[in-house]
Amino acid sequence: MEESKPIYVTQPALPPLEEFTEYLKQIWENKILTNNGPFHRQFEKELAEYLGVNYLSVLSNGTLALITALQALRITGEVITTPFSFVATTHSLWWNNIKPVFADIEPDFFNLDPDKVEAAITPQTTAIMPVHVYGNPCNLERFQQIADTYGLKLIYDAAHAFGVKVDGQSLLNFGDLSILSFHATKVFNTIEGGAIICHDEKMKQRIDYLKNFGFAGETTVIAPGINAKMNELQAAYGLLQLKYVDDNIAKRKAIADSYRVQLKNVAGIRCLSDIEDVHHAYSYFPVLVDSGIYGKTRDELYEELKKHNIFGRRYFYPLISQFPTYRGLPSSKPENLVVAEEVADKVICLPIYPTLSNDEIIFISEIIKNGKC
Ligand code: T4K
Repeated sequence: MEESKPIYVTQPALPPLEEFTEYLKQIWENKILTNNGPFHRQFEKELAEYLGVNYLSVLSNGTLALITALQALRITGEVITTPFSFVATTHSLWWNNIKPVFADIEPDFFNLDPDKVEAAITPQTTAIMPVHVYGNPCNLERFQQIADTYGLKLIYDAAHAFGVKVDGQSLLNFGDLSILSFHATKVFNTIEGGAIICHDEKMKQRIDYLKNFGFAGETTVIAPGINAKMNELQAAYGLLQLKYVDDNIAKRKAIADSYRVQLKNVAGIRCLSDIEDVHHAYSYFPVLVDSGIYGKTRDELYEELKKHNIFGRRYFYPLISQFPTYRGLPSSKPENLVVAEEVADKVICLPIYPTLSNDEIIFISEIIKNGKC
């Protein structure tokens, strides 16, 4: 394949413009732009049905969904979380004046290691906040068991896990709350957007108050809420996206399968495999570079790809625990996070999005094969 335009780690899937303009006409007509309008209500309903969850609130982005989820459960003190995630996971604790405590990850799918979480519990711990990294489910049973034993809340950052199912059931139905992100770079996007999934009507009501400044009626404010509402244009866009998401996920699966075939025998390159009984949505395609075997470091491969106009991303390097805001915390010490440090040094996410062609996959794979020393 000829090198031409850049290939980024992702490219958003957009719905057909002519279909969107039909929705825009309705918005222009009724002049309801935000504040729980008709498209917002319809989107929440249809999205909950699609995902197979009972109670869901859409918000303006995933970060505000995390911040609001912590508010909704009145979490204080210390929360045990992963350093191997996007910074927003830990930032949401900081914005709530909660002390993040980092625990190490497990080496297979890079999610929080339940044993390490259990060992990090103190009298100040009030919750656990794991991330389903790259959409691969955490150890759901063990986390629930730890939460029950120690009386802790369990909030899953499921920003990467749109549409993921375990044994036919939505991954979002586990824990006390789960949050989603609908950012442009995600499997399902509303440009910016997010959601909180909960399990009863009262909690949904509380979340809905919190995302609207705490208003529970025209003159009643029940909490210091925030403005995290999704507007009507994005809700309409989201409704339209629902029509195409299954097709997009199927295309992502085909891309993941193709990469796995291409990279199967490249010594020193490890792809993650699918998990039995899990319906994956292929939000990312991470590979691990073992420089001792491959002959080049991850960073050398990253630069090599860039030379060919291919922009993979080192999600998640550096670890959150290495950023200035967090590196002084006792739990940030590298000796506490041995597996996370290693994975952060080896991982690179390859381009994956519905319109990535098979020629492009082969082109990227050839560079990886040829880059081998
Ligand atoms: N929790 C977790 C575990 C998360 O991963 C995230 C977000 C959150 C919470 C917070 O959710 P939000 O508040 O964002 O809803 C991106 C995203 O901004 C972020 O949403 C995402 N995780 C994170 C993993 O990645 P960047 O800075 O790496 O994205 P950016 O702008 O470099 O985009 C990557 C590539 O995608 C670009 O090189 C080109 C392409 N692109 C991007 C955009 C935005 C496009 O082609 N079109 C676009 O509109 O953070």
